[in-house]
Amino acid sequence: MHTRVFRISGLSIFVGVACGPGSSPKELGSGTSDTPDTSDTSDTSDTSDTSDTSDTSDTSGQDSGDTAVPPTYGCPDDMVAIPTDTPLYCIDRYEGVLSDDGSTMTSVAGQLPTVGLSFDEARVLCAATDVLGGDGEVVAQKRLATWSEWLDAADGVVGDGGATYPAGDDWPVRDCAVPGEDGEPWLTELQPTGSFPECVSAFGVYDQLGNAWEWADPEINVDINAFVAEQLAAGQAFAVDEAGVLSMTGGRLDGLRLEVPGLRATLALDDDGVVYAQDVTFQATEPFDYVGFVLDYGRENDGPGWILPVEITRIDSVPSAVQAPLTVRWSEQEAPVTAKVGCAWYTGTPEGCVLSNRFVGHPHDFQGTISARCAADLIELAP
Ligand SMILES: [Ca+2]
Ligand SMILES: [Ca+2]
Repeated sequence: MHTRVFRISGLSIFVGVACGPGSSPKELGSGTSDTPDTSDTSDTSDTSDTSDTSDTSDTSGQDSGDTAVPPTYGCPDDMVAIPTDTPLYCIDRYEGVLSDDGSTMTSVAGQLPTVGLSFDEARVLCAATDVLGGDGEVVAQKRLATWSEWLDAADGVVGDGGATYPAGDDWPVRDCAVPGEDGEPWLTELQPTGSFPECVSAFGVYDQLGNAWEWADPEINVDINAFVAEQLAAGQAFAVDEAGVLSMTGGRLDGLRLEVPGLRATLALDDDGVVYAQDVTFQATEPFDYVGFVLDYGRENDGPGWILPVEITRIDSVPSAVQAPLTVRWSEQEAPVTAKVGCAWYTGTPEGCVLSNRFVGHPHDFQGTISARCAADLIELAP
């Protein structure tokens, strides 16, 4: 049923942390207003320069003797064809930058990528962004890149396999906007898109390692019943009542991880078998909703059976507590699951930032220092 398993080694470095300097819980709400000065949105008009689209567009035409010239398919200039020779889809060449009016995303060099986007906002913005044909006409709309699209664009191999980092298997110490080998940042701020000419994938996509985190769409929706069923099949007997109380009557908790932005804690059982959070540290200094997930990375796949949306109740006004109630969020049933990928200028290590890592602990409405990269279907190119 779910056959694809993703490597997750090193992911633990992200557990329970917020998204970085701009995303501590107290700063939530600054949101998209914290956008860089993108005074020159005319950059998107670069698509009129079609001088090199033919490089990647010739997917057909082997029978050149036919009288009818078959259409060729490729990508607009602000996007990259994946793979190069026989394109299947297009992806933005650069991290996303919000347009001046804030209604669409652009893919341009030399601009600060927009962060502070929720996953929901990223999907809306990409879907509102036009794909322009060779004559500048609108031919389609973009979408937020799926997880598999993003990964293949970065690792240089469609499907299984590919490079560890965009330019190969060696950690690009100063060739991408990532910390050094020891995880210590050497940059002091977000960099303009495309600032690192060596930080490019085999297909020609920039900054997929480091600089801004990026949302990608794992194409999974929450299904609490599927979680219960798949856990039961694996020997963990959970029950979730209508109020969201999670209890366990058999199995072990130690394979599960609690990932809630703004909070550090582990899972434990009380005498009645009710699951709660223990050794809790609440990191927010102002009112904050501690919502996230219980995740079973041992069963990670393309389905929802390893993902349970939860909320931790803050039980006092001090920043830490020995234990706190955990509630399953039925309100999130069928809500989209997110993926945060690529690490950032301020965080990451060689082990923790391999391209095949994805971090799914953020709710879809969480706003942190995360940008987005759009994708699109191929477009028909003029002969
Ligand atoms: Ca791949
Ligand atoms: Ca990036």
